[in-house]
Amino acid sequence: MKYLDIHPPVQAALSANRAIVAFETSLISHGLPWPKNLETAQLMEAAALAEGATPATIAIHQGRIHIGCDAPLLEHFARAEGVLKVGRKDISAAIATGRDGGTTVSATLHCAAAAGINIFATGGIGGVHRGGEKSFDISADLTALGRSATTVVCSGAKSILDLPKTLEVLESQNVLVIGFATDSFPAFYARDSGLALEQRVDTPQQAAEILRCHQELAMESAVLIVNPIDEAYAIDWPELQSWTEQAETEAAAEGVRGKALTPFLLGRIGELSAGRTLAANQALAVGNARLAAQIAVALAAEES
Ligand code: PSU
Ligand code: MN
Repeated sequence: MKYLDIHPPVQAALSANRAIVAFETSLISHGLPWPKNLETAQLMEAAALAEGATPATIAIHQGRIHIGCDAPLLEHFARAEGVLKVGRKDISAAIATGRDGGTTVSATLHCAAAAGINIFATGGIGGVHRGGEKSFDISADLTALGRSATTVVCSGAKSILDLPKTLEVLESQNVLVIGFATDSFPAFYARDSGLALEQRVDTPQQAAEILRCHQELAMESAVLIVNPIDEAYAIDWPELQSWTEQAETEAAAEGVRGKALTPFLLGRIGELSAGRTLAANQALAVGNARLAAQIAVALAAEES
Protein backbone atom coordinates (compact mmCIF):
# COMPACT_ATOMS: atom_id res chain seq x y z
CA MET A 1 0.00 0.00 0.00
CA LYS A 2 1.12 3.55 -0.73
CA TYR A 3 2.77 5.31 2.26
CA LEU A 4 3.46 2.00 4.01
CA ASP A 5 7.01 0.75 4.64
CA ILE A 6 6.88 -2.77 6.02
CA HIS A 7 10.18 -3.75 7.56
CA PRO A 8 11.67 -7.00 6.25
CA PRO A 9 11.18 -9.19 9.38
CA VAL A 10 7.53 -8.10 9.58
CA GLN A 11 7.01 -8.75 5.86
CA ALA A 12 8.53 -12.22 6.26
CA ALA A 13 6.19 -13.00 9.19
CA LEU A 14 3.16 -11.67 7.26
CA SER A 15 3.98 -13.79 4.22
CA ALA A 16 4.39 -16.92 6.35
CA ASN A 17 1.23 -16.22 8.46
CA ARG A 18 3.34 -16.19 11.61
CA ALA A 19 2.38 -14.38 14.82
CA ILE A 20 2.98 -10.60 14.82
CA VAL A 21 2.31 -8.06 17.56
CA ALA A 22 2.04 -4.34 16.84
CA PHE A 23 3.24 -1.66 19.29
CA GLU A 24 2.60 2.07 19.27
CA THR A 25 5.20 4.84 19.43
CA SER A 26 3.36 7.62 21.30
CA LEU A 27 4.02 5.66 24.50
CA ILE A 28 7.71 6.06 23.63
CA SER A 29 7.76 9.61 22.24
CA HIS A 30 5.25 11.22 24.63
CA GLY A 31 4.37 8.79 27.44
CA LEU A 32 7.71 7.98 29.09
CA PRO A 33 10.90 10.02 29.58
CA TRP A 34 14.30 9.23 28.07
CA PRO A 35 15.96 6.73 28.57
CA LYS A 36 13.19 4.69 30.26
CA ASN A 37 11.20 4.96 27.04
CA LEU A 38 13.87 3.37 24.81
CA GLU A 39 14.47 0.65 27.39
CA THR A 40 10.71 -0.05 27.49
CA ALA A 41 10.42 -0.21 23.68
CA GLN A 42 13.34 -2.64 23.54
CA LEU A 43 11.97 -4.81 26.37
CA MET A 44 8.54 -4.95 24.70
CA GLU A 45 10.08 -6.11 21.42
CA ALA A 46 12.26 -8.65 23.25
CA ALA A 47 9.24 -10.00 25.14
CA ALA A 48 7.37 -10.59 21.86
CA LEU A 49 10.38 -12.31 20.31
CA ALA A 50 10.88 -14.52 23.37
CA GLU A 51 7.31 -15.81 22.93
CA GLY A 52 7.84 -16.52 19.24
CA ALA A 53 6.05 -13.48 17.77
CA THR A 54 7.52 -10.79 15.51
CA PRO A 55 7.29 -7.27 16.95
CA ALA A 56 6.09 -4.48 14.67
CA THR A 57 6.52 -1.07 16.28
CA ILE A 58 4.50 1.39 14.23
CA ALA A 59 5.51 5.01 13.62
CA ILE A 60 5.38 7.76 11.02
CA HIS A 61 8.85 8.73 9.84
CA GLN A 62 9.50 11.40 7.21
CA GLY A 63 5.96 11.06 6.01
CA ARG A 64 5.91 7.28 5.66
CA ILE A 65 4.14 4.78 7.89
CA HIS A 66 6.69 2.34 9.23
CA ILE A 67 5.38 -1.08 10.18
CA GLY A 68 8.32 -2.17 12.29
CA CYS A 69 11.21 0.04 13.39
CA ASP A 70 14.91 -0.86 13.36
CA ALA A 71 17.10 0.03 16.36
CA PRO A 72 18.16 3.54 15.18
CA LEU A 73 14.54 4.45 14.39
CA LEU A 74 13.33 3.28 17.83
CA GLU A 75 16.01 5.46 19.41
CA HIS A 76 14.95 8.40 17.22
CA PHE A 77 11.39 8.17 18.56
CA ALA A 78 12.64 7.78 22.12
CA ARG A 79 14.71 10.97 21.78
CA ALA A 80 11.55 12.53 20.32
CA GLU A 81 12.98 15.68 18.81
CA GLY A 82 10.26 17.26 16.70
CA VAL A 83 8.03 14.20 16.91
CA LEU A 84 4.29 14.91 16.73
CA LYS A 85 1.72 13.02 18.80
CA VAL A 86 -0.33 11.49 16.00
CA GLY A 87 -3.89 10.29 16.56
CA ARG A 88 -5.93 8.74 13.78
CA LYS A 89 -7.18 12.07 12.44
CA ASP A 90 -3.59 13.39 12.19
CA ILE A 91 -2.15 10.62 10.00
CA SER A 92 -2.88 12.18 6.61
CA ALA A 93 -1.47 15.57 7.57
CA ALA A 94 1.67 14.04 9.07
CA ILE A 95 2.25 12.06 5.87
CA ALA A 96 1.55 14.89 3.46
CA THR A 97 3.89 17.25 5.29
CA GLY A 98 6.63 14.64 5.66
CA ARG A 99 6.69 14.80 9.45
CA ASP A 100 7.65 12.34 12.16
CA GLY A 101 4.87 11.08 14.39
CA GLY A 102 4.58 8.87 17.43
CA THR A 103 1.32 7.02 16.85
CA THR A 104 -1.27 6.80 19.64
CA VAL A 105 -3.60 3.85 20.09
CA SER A 106 -6.15 5.30 17.64
CA ALA A 107 -3.54 5.84 14.90
CA THR A 108 -1.72 2.57 15.52
CA LEU A 109 -4.95 0.58 15.17
CA HIS A 110 -5.51 2.08 11.75
CA CYS A 111 -1.94 1.50 10.53
CA ALA A 112 -1.77 -2.05 11.91
CA ALA A 113 -5.03 -2.98 10.16
CA ALA A 114 -3.73 -1.47 6.89
CA ALA A 115 -0.76 -3.83 7.15
CA GLY A 116 -2.91 -6.85 8.06
CA ILE A 117 -1.85 -7.04 11.72
CA ASN A 118 -4.68 -7.63 14.18
CA ILE A 119 -3.05 -7.79 17.63
CA PHE A 120 -1.59 -4.81 19.38
CA ALA A 121 -0.18 -4.22 22.87
CA THR A 122 0.25 -1.00 24.82
CA GLY A 123 0.25 0.26 28.40
CA GLY A 124 -3.17 1.77 28.86
CA ILE A 125 -5.69 3.19 26.42
CA GLY A 126 -6.93 6.76 26.54
CA GLY A 127 -10.46 7.39 27.78
CA VAL A 128 -12.79 9.93 29.34
CA HIS A 129 -10.81 12.49 31.33
CA ARG A 130 -12.05 13.49 34.77
CA GLY A 131 -14.54 16.28 34.26
CA GLY A 132 -15.00 15.02 30.69
CA GLU A 133 -18.72 15.76 30.91
CA LYS A 134 -17.75 19.45 30.98
CA SER A 135 -14.50 19.57 28.99
CA PHE A 136 -15.60 16.93 26.43
CA ASP A 137 -12.02 15.59 26.62
CA ILE A 138 -12.67 12.02 25.54
CA SER A 139 -9.81 10.19 23.84
CA ALA A 140 -10.20 9.34 20.17
CA ASP A 141 -8.91 5.90 21.21
CA LEU A 142 -12.45 4.98 22.30
CA THR A 143 -14.17 5.70 18.99
CA ALA A 144 -11.25 4.16 17.08
CA LEU A 145 -11.70 0.97 19.13
CA GLY A 146 -15.37 1.00 18.15
CA ARG A 147 -14.47 0.71 14.49
CA SER A 148 -11.43 -1.52 14.29
CA ALA A 149 -11.57 -5.29 14.57
CA THR A 150 -8.15 -5.35 16.23
CA THR A 151 -7.36 -6.96 19.59
CA VAL A 152 -5.68 -4.62 22.05
CA VAL A 153 -3.87 -5.98 25.11
CA CYS A 154 -3.49 -3.30 27.79
CA SER A 155 -3.76 -2.73 31.54
CA GLY A 156 -7.13 -1.06 31.23
CA ALA A 157 -7.36 2.69 30.77
CA LYS A 158 -4.93 5.09 32.38
CA SER A 159 -5.59 5.70 36.08
CA ILE A 160 -5.65 9.48 35.50
CA LEU A 161 -9.03 9.02 33.78
CA ASP A 162 -12.63 8.69 34.87
CA LEU A 163 -12.73 4.88 34.65
CA PRO A 164 -16.48 4.29 35.14
CA LYS A 165 -17.27 6.72 32.30
CA THR A 166 -14.53 5.19 30.16
CA LEU A 167 -16.07 1.71 30.56
CA GLU A 168 -19.50 3.11 29.67
CA VAL A 169 -18.18 4.60 26.44
CA LEU A 170 -16.39 1.35 25.58
CA GLU A 171 -19.73 -0.40 25.94
CA SER A 172 -21.48 2.16 23.72
CA GLN A 173 -18.74 1.61 21.14
CA ASN A 174 -19.36 -2.16 21.16
CA VAL A 175 -15.88 -2.93 22.47
CA LEU A 176 -15.64 -6.36 24.09
CA VAL A 177 -13.66 -6.00 27.31
CA ILE A 178 -12.20 -9.25 28.68
CA GLY A 179 -10.30 -9.54 31.96
CA PHE A 180 -7.19 -11.67 31.78
CA ALA A 181 -7.17 -13.68 35.03
CA THR A 182 -9.26 -10.96 36.65
CA ASP A 183 -12.95 -10.15 37.18
CA SER A 184 -12.47 -6.41 37.36
CA PHE A 185 -11.18 -3.64 35.15
CA PRO A 186 -7.51 -2.98 35.92
CA ALA A 187 -6.47 0.62 36.63
CA PHE A 188 -3.13 0.88 34.81
CA TYR A 189 -0.57 1.40 37.65
CA ALA A 190 -3.03 -0.22 40.09
CA ARG A 191 -4.32 -3.76 39.71
CA ASP A 192 -7.98 -3.14 40.36
CA SER A 193 -10.40 -0.28 39.73
CA GLY A 194 -13.21 -2.06 41.59
CA LEU A 195 -15.31 -2.01 38.40
CA ALA A 196 -16.70 -5.44 37.54
CA LEU A 197 -16.21 -7.00 34.10
CA GLU A 198 -18.60 -9.41 32.42
CA GLN A 199 -15.99 -11.53 30.65
CA ARG A 200 -12.86 -13.26 31.83
CA VAL A 201 -10.29 -15.67 30.36
CA ASP A 202 -7.41 -17.34 32.16
CA THR A 203 -5.21 -18.56 29.30
CA PRO A 204 -4.00 -17.18 25.95
CA GLN A 205 -5.76 -20.13 24.28
CA GLN A 206 -9.13 -19.11 25.75
CA ALA A 207 -8.55 -15.57 24.52
CA ALA A 208 -7.66 -16.90 21.05
CA GLU A 209 -10.93 -18.89 20.90
CA ILE A 210 -13.00 -15.76 21.46
CA LEU A 211 -10.94 -13.83 18.92
CA ARG A 212 -11.48 -16.59 16.41
CA CYS A 213 -15.27 -16.15 16.74
CA HIS A 214 -14.93 -12.39 16.60
CA GLN A 215 -13.03 -12.68 13.29
CA GLU A 216 -15.34 -15.26 11.78
CA LEU A 217 -18.38 -13.17 12.62
CA ALA A 218 -16.68 -10.16 10.95
CA MET A 219 -17.20 -7.97 13.99
CA GLU A 220 -16.09 -4.42 13.28
CA SER A 221 -15.16 -3.34 16.79
CA ALA A 222 -12.15 -4.16 18.93
CA VAL A 223 -11.58 -6.69 21.68
CA LEU A 224 -9.76 -5.28 24.70
CA ILE A 225 -7.88 -7.87 26.74
CA VAL A 226 -7.16 -6.20 30.06
CA ASN A 227 -4.18 -7.51 31.99
CA PRO A 228 -3.42 -6.22 35.49
CA ILE A 229 0.09 -5.02 36.33
CA ASP A 230 2.45 -7.46 38.06
CA GLU A 231 1.90 -7.31 41.87
CA ALA A 232 5.55 -6.44 42.45
CA TYR A 233 5.17 -3.10 40.62
CA ALA A 234 1.56 -2.26 41.45
CA ILE A 235 0.79 0.99 43.26
CA ASP A 236 -1.98 1.40 45.82
CA TRP A 237 -5.00 3.35 44.69
CA PRO A 238 -5.06 5.95 47.54
CA GLU A 239 -1.41 6.86 46.96
CA LEU A 240 -2.02 7.11 43.24
CA GLN A 241 -5.03 9.36 43.78
CA SER A 242 -3.11 11.93 45.80
CA TRP A 243 -0.44 12.30 43.06
CA THR A 244 -3.11 12.38 40.36
CA GLU A 245 -5.09 15.10 42.14
CA GLN A 246 -1.99 17.23 42.58
CA ALA A 247 -1.01 16.78 38.92
CA GLU A 248 -4.59 17.65 37.83
CA THR A 249 -4.56 20.82 39.94
CA GLU A 250 -1.25 21.88 38.42
CA ALA A 251 -2.49 21.14 34.89
CA ALA A 252 -5.54 23.33 35.46
CA ALA A 253 -3.43 26.15 36.96
CA GLU A 254 -1.02 26.04 34.00
CA GLY A 255 -3.82 25.78 31.43
CA VAL A 256 -2.61 22.41 30.09
CA ARG A 257 -5.27 20.79 27.94
CA GLY A 258 -5.93 18.83 24.76
CA LYS A 259 -3.18 16.57 23.47
CA ALA A 260 -0.71 17.86 26.03
CA LEU A 261 -2.80 16.80 29.04
CA THR A 262 -2.09 13.05 29.14
CA PRO A 263 1.73 13.45 28.71
CA PHE A 264 1.74 16.25 31.34
CA LEU A 265 -0.17 14.19 33.93
CA LEU A 266 1.91 11.04 33.36
CA GLY A 267 5.13 13.07 33.60
CA ARG A 268 4.13 14.92 36.79
CA ILE A 269 2.92 11.73 38.49
CA GLY A 270 6.27 10.18 37.57
CA GLU A 271 8.05 13.01 39.37
CA LEU A 272 5.72 13.07 42.37
CA SER A 273 6.11 9.31 42.84
CA ALA A 274 9.92 9.56 42.58
CA GLY A 275 9.86 7.35 39.50
CA ARG A 276 7.67 4.57 40.90
CA THR A 277 4.96 5.08 38.28
CA LEU A 278 7.59 5.02 35.52
CA ALA A 279 8.84 1.62 36.71
CA ALA A 280 5.20 0.50 36.92
CA ASN A 281 4.44 1.76 33.41
CA GLN A 282 7.40 -0.14 32.02
CA ALA A 283 6.48 -3.35 33.86
CA LEU A 284 2.86 -3.30 32.71
CA ALA A 285 3.73 -2.47 29.09
CA VAL A 286 6.24 -5.33 28.92
CA GLY A 287 3.73 -7.70 30.57
CA ASN A 288 1.14 -6.73 27.95
CA ALA A 289 3.63 -7.26 25.11
CA ARG A 290 4.32 -10.76 26.43
CA LEU A 291 0.63 -11.66 26.76
CA ALA A 292 -0.21 -10.24 23.32
CA ALA A 293 2.55 -12.37 21.82
CA GLN A 294 1.24 -15.49 23.57
CA ILE A 295 -2.25 -14.82 22.21
CA ALA A 296 -0.91 -14.11 18.70
CA VAL A 297 1.03 -17.38 18.78
CA ALA A 298 -2.07 -19.29 19.96
CA LEU A 299 -4.12 -17.75 17.13
CA ALA A 300 -1.49 -18.50 14.50
CA ALA A 301 -1.31 -22.12 15.72
CA GLU A 302 -5.10 -22.51 15.38
CA GLU A 303 -5.03 -21.07 11.87
CA SER A 304 -2.27 -23.31 10.52
N1 PSU B 1 0.03 3.69 27.20
C1 PSU B 1 0.98 4.11 28.08
N2 PSU B 1 1.41 5.41 27.98
C2 PSU B 1 0.92 6.28 27.04
C3 PSU B 1 -0.06 5.83 26.11
C4 PSU B 1 -0.47 4.52 26.24
O1 PSU B 1 1.42 3.34 28.94
O2 PSU B 1 1.33 7.45 26.99
C5 PSU B 1 -0.58 6.80 25.04
C6 PSU B 1 -1.30 6.06 23.92
O3 PSU B 1 -0.70 6.47 22.72
C7 PSU B 1 -2.72 6.55 24.00
C8 PSU B 1 -2.53 7.96 24.45
O4 PSU B 1 -3.37 6.44 22.77
O5 PSU B 1 -1.55 7.77 25.49
C9 PSU B 1 -3.81 8.61 24.90
O6 PSU B 1 -3.69 9.97 24.75
P1 PSU B 1 -4.99 10.95 24.81
O7 PSU B 1 -5.48 10.80 26.22
O8 PSU B 1 -4.46 12.32 24.51
O9 PSU B 1 -5.95 10.45 23.79
MN1 MN C 1 -7.77 14.23 24.88
